[in-house]
Amino acid sequence: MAVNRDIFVRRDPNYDFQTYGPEPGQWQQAAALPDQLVPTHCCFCGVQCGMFLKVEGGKVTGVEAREYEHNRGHLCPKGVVAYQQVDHPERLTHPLIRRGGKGGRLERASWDEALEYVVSRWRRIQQEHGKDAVAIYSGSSMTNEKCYIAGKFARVGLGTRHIDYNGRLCMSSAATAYTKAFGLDRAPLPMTDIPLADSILIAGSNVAECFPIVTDWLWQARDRGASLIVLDPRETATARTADLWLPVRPGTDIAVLNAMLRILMREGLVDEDYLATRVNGWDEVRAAVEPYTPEEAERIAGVPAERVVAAARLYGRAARSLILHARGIEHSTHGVNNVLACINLALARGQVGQPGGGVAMLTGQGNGQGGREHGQKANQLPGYRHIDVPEEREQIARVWGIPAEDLPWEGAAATEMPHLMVSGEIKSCLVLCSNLMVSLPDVAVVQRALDNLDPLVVIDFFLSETAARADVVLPGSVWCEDEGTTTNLEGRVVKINRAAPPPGEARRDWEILADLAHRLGRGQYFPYTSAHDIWQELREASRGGLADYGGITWEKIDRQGGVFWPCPTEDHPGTPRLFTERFAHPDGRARMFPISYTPPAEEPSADFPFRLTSGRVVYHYLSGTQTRRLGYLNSQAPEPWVEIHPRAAAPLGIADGDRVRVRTPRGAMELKALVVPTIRPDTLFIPFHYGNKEAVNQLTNPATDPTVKIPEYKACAAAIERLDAPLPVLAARPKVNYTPESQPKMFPYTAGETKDPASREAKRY
Ligand SMILES: Nc1nc2c(c(=O)[nH]1)N[C@H]1C(S)=C(S)[C@@H](COP(=O)(O)OP(=O)(O)OC[C@H]3O[C@@H](n4cnc5c(=O)[nH]c(N)nc54)[C@H](O)[C@@H]3O)O[C@H]1N2
Ligand SMILES: Nc1nc2c(c(=O)[nH]1)N[C@H]1C(S)=C(S)[C@@H](COP(=O)(O)OP(=O)(O)OC[C@H]3O[C@@H](n4cnc5c(=O)[nH]c(N)nc54)[C@H](O)[C@@H]3O)O[C@H]1N2
Ligand code: SF4
Ligand SMILES: [Mo]
Repeated sequence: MAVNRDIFVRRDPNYDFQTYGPEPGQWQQAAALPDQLVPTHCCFCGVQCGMFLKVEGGKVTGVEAREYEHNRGHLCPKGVVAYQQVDHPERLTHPLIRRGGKGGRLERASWDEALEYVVSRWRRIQQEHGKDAVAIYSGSSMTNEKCYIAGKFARVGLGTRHIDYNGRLCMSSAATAYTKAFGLDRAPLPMTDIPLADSILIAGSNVAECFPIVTDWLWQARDRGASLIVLDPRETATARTADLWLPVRPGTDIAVLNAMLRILMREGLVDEDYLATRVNGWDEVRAAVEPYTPEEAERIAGVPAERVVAAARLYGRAARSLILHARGIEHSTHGVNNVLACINLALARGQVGQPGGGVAMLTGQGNGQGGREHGQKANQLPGYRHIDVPEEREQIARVWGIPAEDLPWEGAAATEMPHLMVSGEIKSCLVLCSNLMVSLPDVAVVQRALDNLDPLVVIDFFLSETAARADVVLPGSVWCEDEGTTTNLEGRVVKINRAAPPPGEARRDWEILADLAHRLGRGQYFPYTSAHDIWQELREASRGGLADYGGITWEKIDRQGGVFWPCPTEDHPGTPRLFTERFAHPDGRARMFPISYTPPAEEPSADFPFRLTSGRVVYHYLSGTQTRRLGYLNSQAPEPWVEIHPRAAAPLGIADGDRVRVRTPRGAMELKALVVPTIRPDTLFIPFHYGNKEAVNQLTNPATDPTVKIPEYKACAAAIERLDAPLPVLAARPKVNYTPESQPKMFPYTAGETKDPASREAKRY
C-alpha cells in the first residue's frame, strides 16, 4: 500500500506555510511513516526555546537541538522532557461527568452528552440570571489562536462580560506599568541585545531557575565586562555570580530603587537631555525620591546603605544599563508602582530605546505576552484594544460581524471571580488552561467558590486539582497536538507545529470551544476548520491595534525565525526594538510617575514575625500539574519545603530536614525545613508548585494591587515552628485584613455600568 507521506510534512495548497503532523484519524497511516523531526518550541516558559520533536513510528519519542536565534540549541531540564506529556498514562482521553451531584464520582461520558449537558445548563442559567452568570477563566499557556477564540467565545458565544485569565496573577502589574509609562506593553528589546549592556540590574527574578536559557545571554554580557546587580531577598544562583547582591526585605523594593535614583541625581548621572526631549514628569519624580537617602533605604528595605550606593554607581556609571524584572517585584499590592520605579531609573539614565539598554520584563508563561493581547483579559479586545473605548469596540464588532452594542462591557478580574462565585453572581464557569486550586491565593475561599458552581467545567489534558473538583471535564490536547503561534518574552511570534494527534477522544481546545458555540446557536461566528483560519481572523482583528499582527504570516515566521510585533504589513520585517525614536503615547513621549514607598498589606507582628515569600524552582512549572507527572523532574523536587536562614532556625530548634509548621493568619501547612544561608534571616520561602495540603496558597495573602488586582504572593506575615512544638497561644486573634468587601472593585458588576469614559488614556490601564 502506498503510504501518504504528505501526512507529516506538506505544503498546504491553500496556504503558504508548512503544516506538520497527522490529523486526528490519520494515526494508523502515520505509524507507517519514516522518522521525522518536527520543528517547534517548548511548551513551558516565556523564552519559548526552539526544539525539534522526534517522531518515530508515529509516536513522539524525544527532542533534538534546534538552532533558534534565542536559545541556539540549548534547552533547560523542563524543555528536555516536555515531550513525555504526549503519551503519558494519566492523559485524559474521554469526557467525564460527575454523576449523583457534588458528592458523586466523575464518570466517562460521550462528547455529545457532556457538551449538551453543559449547553443546556448554561442556557437555563443565562435565561434565569442573565448572561453574566456564566464566566470563563482562561490561561496563557495556550497559542494565540486559542487565546483569541477564548475571548471571542466569551463575548460572542456566551455574551458574558466575565472573562479573565491567569496572566492577572502573573504580571498584570508590569503590563499596566508599561502601558502607563510607554503607552505600550511589551519588552522593548530582544534577548540577543542583553550582551550589549554594560550593567544589568535584575529586580525580583530568579533567572537561573526560571529562565535558564537567559542566563547564557547574561554570561555573554559578563564576559564582555558587564556588571551584574541582583535585588532579591534570596541569594539565588544568579545572585551568587553577581557583582552585588542587594538582599531586600520582601515588599520594600521601592525604597532601594528610589534611593538609587536619588544618588544618580546627586552624582550627575542623570541624562537631562533625554529627559527634556523624550519624557514627561521628571520634576515630580525628582521631588518624590528626595526623602530616600541610602540610610532610609537601609531602614525600610534592610539593604546596607553602602550597597545601595555601590549599586547606584555600578548601574549609573555604565554607558549601557539594563533592568530586567519579574514577579519578585510584580506580585505585590504596589506591583505597578514597583515596576514604575524601575522604569524611572531607566528613563533617568536615558536608556530606554537604546540597543541593550533600558528596562524589560521577563514574561513568565509560554505565551504570557500573546495571552494578553488577543482579548481574553477582562478589559480588553484583540490587538490590545480596550473594551471600553467606543471606536475600538466598533472595530472588533465589525470583524466579528455583530452590532457593537451586543459586545459586553468589562467583567471581573480573575482574582475577583472567586468572590462572585461565593456570592452566587457567577453560577457556572468554564476553566481552561488554569489550575485555580493551586495558583490563586487563599485556597480555602477558592475551594468554596468552585464548589458553589453548577456546573464547573474544566478543559485540561491532565486531571488537575481544579479538574478534580469539576462537574464536567473535557479532555484537551497538549501543545504539540495542535498548531498555532505563541509570542515569547521578547515579543517574537513563533510557530508551534503539530507532531501527534490528540490521544483517544481528546480534542483541541479551539475545536471544543467552536463546538460549544455551535451548540449554543452561535456557530455562524465560529466557522473555523483549522487553527490557520483562526490565525487569519486574529491578524485581521489586530490590524491597526497596538499589538498589530496584520503583516505576520506563518510562512514569514518560518523564513525569518520569528517575527516581532508590531508588524503592520506583509513587507514589514517586524519590530525587535521599540521606542528607538518615540514612545507609543500620542505625543511620542514617555511618562514618569512619582512613586513613594508603601508597605505590604500585611507586615510581621509578634505572633507572625517572619515575611513569607513564594515562587519557583527549576524542576517544576507553575501549578505542577504537568511537571509533577514527569518522573525525572518530580524526583528532583517531589514535595515542597520552606527555606529558612540558620540564624533564624537555631533559636527555634529547627535543623535542616526537620518537619515544621508554617502559619499565617489564613492557615497552616506542614513541610520540610531547608536551612540555608542564602536567604534573609527575617524571610521564609516556599515554592508554590504543589496542591492540596502542600499548597503555599493556603497561607498567602489575597490582598491585591488596587489598579490591576494582582495578588501579593511575595510578602505576608508568617510564623514557623518545629512540628513537635506546641501551638503557641496568640496574643490576639489573627487579624485578617482582607475581605472581598474591603477591596476596591476594579470593575463595576452591574450589567450596563461602565467605568467613567472620561479619559481614553486611563482606559488602557
Ligand atoms: N522553572 C520554572 N520556570 C518558570 C516558571 C516555573 O513555574 N518554573 N514559571 C514561569 C512564569 S509563569 C513566571 S511568572 C516566571 C517567574 O519568574 P521569576 O519572577 O524569576 O520567579 P519567582 O520564583 O516567582 O520569583 C523570583 C524571585 O523573586 C524573589 N522575591 C521574593 N520577594 C521579593 C521582593 O519583595 N523583592 C524582590 N526584589 N524579589 C523578591 C524570590 O526570592 C525569587 O528569587 O517564571 C517562568 N519560568
Ligand atoms: N503563591 C504563589 N502563587 C502563584 C505564583 C507565585 O509566585 N506564588 N505565581 C503566579 C503566576 S506568575 C502564575 S502564571 C500562575 C499560574 O497558575 P495556573 O495558570 O493556574 O497554573 P498552570 O500550572 O499553568 O495551570 C495550567 C493548567 O492548564 C493545563 N494546560 C496547559 N496547557 C494547556 C492548554 O494548552 N490547554 C488547556 N486546556 N490546558 C492546558 C495544565 O495541565 C494545568 O492544569 O500562578 C500564580 N500563583
Ligand atoms: S528555558 Fe523555558 S522555553 Fe526554554 S526549555 Fe526551559 S522551560 Fe522551555
Ligand atoms: Mo507567571
